[in-house]
Amino acid sequence: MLETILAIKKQEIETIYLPEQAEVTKQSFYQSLKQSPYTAGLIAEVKKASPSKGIIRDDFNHVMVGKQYADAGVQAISVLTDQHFFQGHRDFLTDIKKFVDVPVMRKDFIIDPVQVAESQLIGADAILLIGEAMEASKLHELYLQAYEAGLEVLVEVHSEETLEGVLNQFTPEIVGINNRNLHTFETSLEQTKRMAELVPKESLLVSESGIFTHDDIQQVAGYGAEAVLVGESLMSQDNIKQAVG
Ligand code: IGP
Repeated sequence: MLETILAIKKQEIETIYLPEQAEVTKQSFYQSLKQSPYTAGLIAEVKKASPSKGIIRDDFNHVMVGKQYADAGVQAISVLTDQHFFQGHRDFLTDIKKFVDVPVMRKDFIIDPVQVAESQLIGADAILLIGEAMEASKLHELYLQAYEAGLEVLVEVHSEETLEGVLNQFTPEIVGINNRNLHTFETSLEQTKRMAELVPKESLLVSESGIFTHDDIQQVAGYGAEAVLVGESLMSQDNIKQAVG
C-alpha cells in the first residue's frame, strides 16, 4: 500500500503550485506536548477517510472538528492533507489554523523539498516525515530543511530496522512509533512496547494509531510514550468534544 501511495504522491508533486504565505501565529508542537498536564499529551487527528476504513464520518467538516478538538483542550492537532487516499486537502490545515491556537501538524506523505516549502506556506507548525517512505539520509535532509523553515518534525517509524537507520543518521527531537504497519495495516500497541526502549531518552516519544480507550493511553504511556496520536476513535464519536475529555 505504501508503495502505491508514494507512486501517486510522486505524480502529484509534479503539479504542486506554491500558495501565498498564510498569515498565522506559530505555536510550538514540541513544547505543547512536553507541557501537557496529563499522563500523555494528545495529538488529535482530523481524518475524514482512510484506505483501510473508507469514510469515517459522513457529516465531516474539518473546521468544526478542529475547533472541537481545540475547545476540548488537546495539546496538538494533526490534519491529514492527502487527497487521494485520505480525502484531505491542504486548505483544511490553513482553515483550521485560523480558528485554533493549538499547534497544527501537517500529516501527508512528504518526500520532496517542495512539500516542505508548501507546508510552511500553508501555515503548518509541524510536519510528519515517515521513515519507511525514504532513505534515512533523505529524511535527514528534509528534517533540516523543515527546522530551517521554522517547522517542527514528527519522525514516524514502524519497524526497529527503520528506527535504527534513522538513528544512525541523527537523533530526532520527536519520534513517533506507528502501531500500524503501512504495508499490511496490521495494528498492535505491542509495537510501542517492543520499540520504546530503542528510542533515545532525549527524543519525545509519541505512540501513533490504534488507540481507542483511556486504558490504551495508559498502556502506551506505561511503555514510555509521552504523547499519543489518535484519529479514528475520536473521528467516529457522535460528540467529539465529549470524547476527548
Ligand atoms: C491515527 P488512528 O488509528 O487513531 O486513526 O491513527 C494516525 O496515527 C494515522 O492516521 C497515521 C497515518 C500515518 C496516516 C499514522 N501515520 C501516516 C497517514 C500517513
